[in-house]
Amino acid sequence: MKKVLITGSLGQIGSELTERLRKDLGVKNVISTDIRTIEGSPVVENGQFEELDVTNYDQFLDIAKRYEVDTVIHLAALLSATAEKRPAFAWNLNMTGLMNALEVAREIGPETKFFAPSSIAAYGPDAEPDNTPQDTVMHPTTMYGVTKVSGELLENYYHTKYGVDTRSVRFPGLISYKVEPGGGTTDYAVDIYYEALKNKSYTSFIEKGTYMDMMYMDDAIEGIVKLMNADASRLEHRNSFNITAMSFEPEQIAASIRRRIPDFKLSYDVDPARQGIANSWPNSIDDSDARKEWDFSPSFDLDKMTDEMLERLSAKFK
Ligand code: AKB
Repeated sequence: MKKVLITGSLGQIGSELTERLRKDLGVKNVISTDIRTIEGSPVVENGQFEELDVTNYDQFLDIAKRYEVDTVIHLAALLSATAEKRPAFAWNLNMTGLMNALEVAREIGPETKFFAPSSIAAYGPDAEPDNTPQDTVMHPTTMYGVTKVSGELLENYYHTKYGVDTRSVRFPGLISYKVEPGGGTTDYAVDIYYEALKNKSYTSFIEKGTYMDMMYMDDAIEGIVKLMNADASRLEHRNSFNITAMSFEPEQIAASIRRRIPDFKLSYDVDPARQGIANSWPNSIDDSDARKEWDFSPSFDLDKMTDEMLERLSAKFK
């Protein structure tokens, strides 16, 4: 991984990955792209940035060739709740975008390194809900999940057929303070920290007792970097590794917040659409293969993440 093209760079993961890779590889070796420009964003202002619509293959290939990249990190995608509202659009963006990214990787060099995330959404309601194994039935019932499981298969295909060095993880809900996520089912676990600081209360659209896997963004970024630098000979799996840092339900994150804001109140106004999506996902996944094959080891648990989120957000609001 020497010169990297990142798609979806202005998103929740992309903005933090851009910052990290600029530090690791040098500003000249990171080409951040997104469908739009946001004036004033550090991603746009502090390094190389190009507008790119990932469904436009020619534009995608032109940027990859012009900068002579050896790695493609493809993050542009629609998340679960939005994808459920606009399934045809989601299929086109998530699958045409991924297919173009893989074709660009194949075209620029046979051993191009490639990363595109999958998600806990790749599982469906018939998978074991607790400690869901890495390798088991995958019958997602959401459009987002359908694109994720199809994406995993496509990435394996490009690896075995063309030798593209594809690697991937199934991300849980990601929690961060720099850029807010948009259109996900796990977003409640980010919103809750904003509202705790602003109003000392939060109304959750996810029902009490609903467990989902989660992870603090620092661990997610570290995970991507570690997997991309992992020795290929150790990887028995590729697309895609389960990774998780914690599994909790709304009452538990509320209790964690109350350690710092004792009068914090949690109430519920459940959104049937997003609750239905959450119900179709695992409660907790087994990530022992990632730990064994490339030493994945997250460092944030729920309380440590809560402390960090509340501290960072209070500084941001000042
Ligand atoms: C979502 O909620 O859609 C995402 C995910 C778990 O992939 N955060």
